[in-house]
Amino acid sequence: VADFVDTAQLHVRAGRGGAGAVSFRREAHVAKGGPDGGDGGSGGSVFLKASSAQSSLIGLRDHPFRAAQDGGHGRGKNRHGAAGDDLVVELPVGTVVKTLEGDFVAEVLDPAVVYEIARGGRGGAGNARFLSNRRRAPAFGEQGELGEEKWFNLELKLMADVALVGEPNVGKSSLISVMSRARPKIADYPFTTLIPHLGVVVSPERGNFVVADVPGLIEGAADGRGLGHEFLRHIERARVLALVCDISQGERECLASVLTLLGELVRYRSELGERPRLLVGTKLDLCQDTSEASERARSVAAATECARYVVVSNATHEGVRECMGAFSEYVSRARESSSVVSAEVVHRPAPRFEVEVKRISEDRFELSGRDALRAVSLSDITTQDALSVVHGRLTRIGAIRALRRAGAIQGDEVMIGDYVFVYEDD
Ligand SMILES: Nc1nc2c(ncn2[C@@H]2O[C@H](COP(=O)(O)OP(=O)(O)OP(=O)(O)O)[C@@H](O)[C@H]2O)c(=O)[nH]1
Ligand SMILES: [Mg+2]
Repeated sequence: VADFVDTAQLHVRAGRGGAGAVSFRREAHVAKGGPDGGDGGSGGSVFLKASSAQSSLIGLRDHPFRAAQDGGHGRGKNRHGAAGDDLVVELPVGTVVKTLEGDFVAEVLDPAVVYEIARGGRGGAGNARFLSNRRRAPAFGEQGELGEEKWFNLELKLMADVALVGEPNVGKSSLISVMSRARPKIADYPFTTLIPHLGVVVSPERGNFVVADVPGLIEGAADGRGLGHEFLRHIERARVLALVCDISQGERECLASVLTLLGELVRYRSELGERPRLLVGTKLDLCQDTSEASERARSVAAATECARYVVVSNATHEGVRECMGAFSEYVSRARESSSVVSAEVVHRPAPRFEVEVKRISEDRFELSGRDALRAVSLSDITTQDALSVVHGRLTRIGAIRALRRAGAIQGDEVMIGDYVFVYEDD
């Protein structure tokens, strides 16, 4: 039996941090007061979490680009920029998230667990932060840091919300093909469908849900008759069972057919008897009297404890809309009752300084990585003041030590972003 896998790619961009402001206080009698440039706000981060309201990744295929909000810039009078809003991307329960290189990132299962996958950029410090005894009038602020930006591969092993269970030839494949874009083979002979097919039913009001069209079930299936019970595991995972029968038959035949289905399901797994179930009577267009057919469905549903019944024609599409409505209603209910509520947990990748040293030639090195770039991200690094700030930062993140270890000596060139510095032995 084939495994149904839904895949999509996701591109996320966390918000950029706002720039720190360069500003000096204006006072009535002072030409130039102290620095009062506020800090930039941090950019929003991007998180992933499971949501039982989602059932497929098709939404992401249409909109793969998701971004959190940028932080606001700092302003004068020590006004700080606002932090950008985070973005939470909701994925169907069971989605496996990997990098494009195939490294495992997360499997979202519990709606209370949130995964940080792209960190927002830190806001830049305003010039007020750079005031010190030696530096009375810092004329530089710090730029905001870029947010992380990444691609991910997503993979979801589809689980059906509704399984269409019925004897061969009753119109299960026909029904899924009028409700979704699934196109299983349809033909007027039993066992046309040999493997389960899944279709995503698009329901803007209640959220999409997945319907499984499984091969026809006959008496003895639980013992391996017909196509056996290989595919019954797809039914096992469905939240709602739709028992499908040909309602153009007499009431006795319909009832016998549904009782057979129920008997086989329960024999396979007794819990299936407790699963919410609906009755779908097909081939309504072949009935002389539709209200009589409806009455037949009502009484079969009552006798077999189906929560609801609908009658449809896959030929004229009569009743199909109502059938989809009934499915989505019961799927929503089942999702609500199964959603666990526990305390929220946030997973963040362990923070560490990101500095990389690469020797480009005999006397040239390149420093890269988020923290190295941040160390030089001042609005103006041409002043001695600013350079000493840069040096202090490079020391703190271990960049100077890393350069020494990599063999840098007095006079070597060190490239960081767009800048070139000269390495000096302290
Ligand atoms: N008139 C009419 N014919 C239908 C309707 N639904 C299905 N059929 C026909 O019934 C036959 C069987 O339909 P399928 O959808 O292949 O039935 P199935 O339940 O998937 O059958 P298996 O895959 O063999 O279990 C086809 O000839 C369909 O065209 C309906 O509502 N009205
Ligand atoms: Mg079929």
